[in-house]
Amino acid sequence: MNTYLDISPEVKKALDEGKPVVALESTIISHGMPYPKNVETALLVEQTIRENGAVPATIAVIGGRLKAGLSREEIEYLGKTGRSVAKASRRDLPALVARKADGATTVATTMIIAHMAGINIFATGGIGGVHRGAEVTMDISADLEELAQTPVMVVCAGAKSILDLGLTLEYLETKGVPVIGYGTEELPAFYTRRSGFGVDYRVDSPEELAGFFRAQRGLGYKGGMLVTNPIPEQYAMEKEVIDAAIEKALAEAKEQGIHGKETTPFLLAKVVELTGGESLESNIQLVLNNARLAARTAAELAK
Ligand code: PSU
Ligand code: MN
Repeated sequence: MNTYLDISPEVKKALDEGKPVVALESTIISHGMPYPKNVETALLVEQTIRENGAVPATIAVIGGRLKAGLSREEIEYLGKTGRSVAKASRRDLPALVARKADGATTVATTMIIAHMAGINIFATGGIGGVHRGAEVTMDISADLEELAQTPVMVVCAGAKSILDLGLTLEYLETKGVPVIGYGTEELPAFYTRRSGFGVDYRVDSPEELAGFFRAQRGLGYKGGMLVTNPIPEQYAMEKEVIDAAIEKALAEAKEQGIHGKETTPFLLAKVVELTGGESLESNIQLVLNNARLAARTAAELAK
């Protein structure tokens, strides 16, 4: 086992016994939602995973230790500290470990730590991708590179249109990452069920998802796969409402010269601010929906 990694006793026991385990990220807690909804949601997501037959492993860096499985207190701490906690992507782990510092893990780093711990599936809300205007800024999330090189299945609700969804799909294709639609042929756009872009494959059951993942492992590929699960109909937002908020958030980010790792958290917070609680409620519901699917798929993978 990696010398910097701590697996919680509950997660360790489940892994040793071959029981299903689902990894969860922590940037969504610190940077993705406001306190106290972030903490409530993180705990509810863990509970949902348990109710669906798997053990949750929320991942973060605490005091320079890579943690797979957090205590309630650690989740509360990350949620309260919010955007003052370091957002940790792949390039940040060496510094956090060397300095014994804390970090909330993005999709990329959660995949790295999940894989180190022996967890092969991970549930989240949205992934990072190719930003709009990336042909000039070169702002492409490290999440995409991680999907290309780390063998973890990531279950998300697609990507927000703060990103260029077309370019994100092109990038994933180049990198050999299969994009799977759960019960859909269309890539979901996080708050809405449709984006106008097609996925590579439609899959309709956890069994089938497990089969795809096993085949990928059997082929000896090094990368992972992306499962996109549309937000339940009753929680989806009006396209016009969310598009207007995103356009406004993008314009403000440009005006204020926001760049680098600040871009995504800035846009996420702005969108919540502009749409009141509505987008936050949608966000919570889609994460719970992804947790259910990931837990059921983890159970298939453990068979
Ligand atoms: N998109 C969301 N919610 C999030 C994130 C993205 O809808 O919470 C977070 C995830 O942790 C993701 C990270 O991995 O932002 C991507 O950041 P960047 O674009 O800087 O790579
Ligand atoms: Mn970026």
